[in-house]
Amino acid sequence: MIIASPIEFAAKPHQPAPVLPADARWSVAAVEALFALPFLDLLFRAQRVHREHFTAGEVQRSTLLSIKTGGCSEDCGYCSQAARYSTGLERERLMPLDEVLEQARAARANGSSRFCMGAAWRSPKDKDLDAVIDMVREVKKLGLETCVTLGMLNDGQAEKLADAGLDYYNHNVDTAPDYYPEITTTHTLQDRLDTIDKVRAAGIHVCSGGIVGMGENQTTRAGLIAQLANMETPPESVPINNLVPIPGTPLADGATLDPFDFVRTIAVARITMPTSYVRLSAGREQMNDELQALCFMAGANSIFSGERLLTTHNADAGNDARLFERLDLVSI
Ligand code: SAM
Ligand code: DTB
Ligand code: SF4
Repeated sequence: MIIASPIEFAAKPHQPAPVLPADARWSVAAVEALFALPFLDLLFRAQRVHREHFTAGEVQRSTLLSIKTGGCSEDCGYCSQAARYSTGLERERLMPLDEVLEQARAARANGSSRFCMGAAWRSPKDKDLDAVIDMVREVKKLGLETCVTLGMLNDGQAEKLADAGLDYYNHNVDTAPDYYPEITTTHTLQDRLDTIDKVRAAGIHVCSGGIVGMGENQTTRAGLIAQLANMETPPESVPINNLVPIPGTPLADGATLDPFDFVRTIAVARITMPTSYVRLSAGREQMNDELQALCFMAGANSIFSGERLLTTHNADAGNDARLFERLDLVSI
């Protein structure tokens, strides 16, 4: 099957993603057609695109730290940190700078090149933002790239983060536009897109992706990917999360996704966003080495390493070291 596709750009990794010309748009139908390719054809095509833009086998590693946990006002149906769900999570106040730096040093010692700090806020108060800005400055001094995910930003906040030297801001679109209201009702997708625009305008790299395994269908997954790929400048980093079901949340007991559909989502992200880092994100703990190998074959080239994601368990360091050795992967 021949799939009409926008031009696949020959930009080098670490360079800003190119601005897409207006005709380089992915229709949801064209993205769905990629999903519908025979699995091996899809994987082959994704790996070919991957090798045109990246060095095969190189995987960027980031470590996450929850700097302010729980008690969030929002109702995102997947989230352990929404105050309204009884998830058993203990709320924690904003972490002091010295503790953050201790964790950042440990992440550096474990081979991560980026440190990502997450806070369960709808949006940060200016006083809290000032504290996070100190964290960004100090973590950068350790030689790590910095990323924060703090919720929606008000005017001026992205500029303050940019002045502090922040490298990446994570703010996911999470799912397709028509499915978003099924997942979250306390803010809109447009609110999130506005924040992404502010981050982009301030000159900070955008990290934006979504979650699969939330009861959506393949068309919804195509809608998620099309939305990201069609951004005027696609995100430099695209996390693809497999839902980690959290008891007490509305999405705790849904049907699980066919793992090959997870791999397909990675492959379609790689083909439609050829110069972006595609991150094999939440859900690795539930995946064996063989499934993760397929994700790398499909074009994933970054992961979260470290024992924890934000509030849930990730992969043990020993397991990841063994995985990298078994697959001849190199950390960057
Ligand atoms: N409050 C901020 C926000 O909403 O952007 C930052 C934290 S939020 C936890 C960051 C992202 O983690 C979410 O957008 C979602 O994509 C992902 N995430 C959260 N809980 C998850 C879960 N249980 N399973 C998979 N991904 C999850
Ligand atoms: C992203 O897309 N995934 C990360 C990061 N960005 C902040 C968070 C995953 C959270 C998984 C559930 C938890 O540990 O609470
Ligand atoms: Fe969780 Fe972020 Fe939604 Fe709050 S805004 S409930 S922290 S995903």
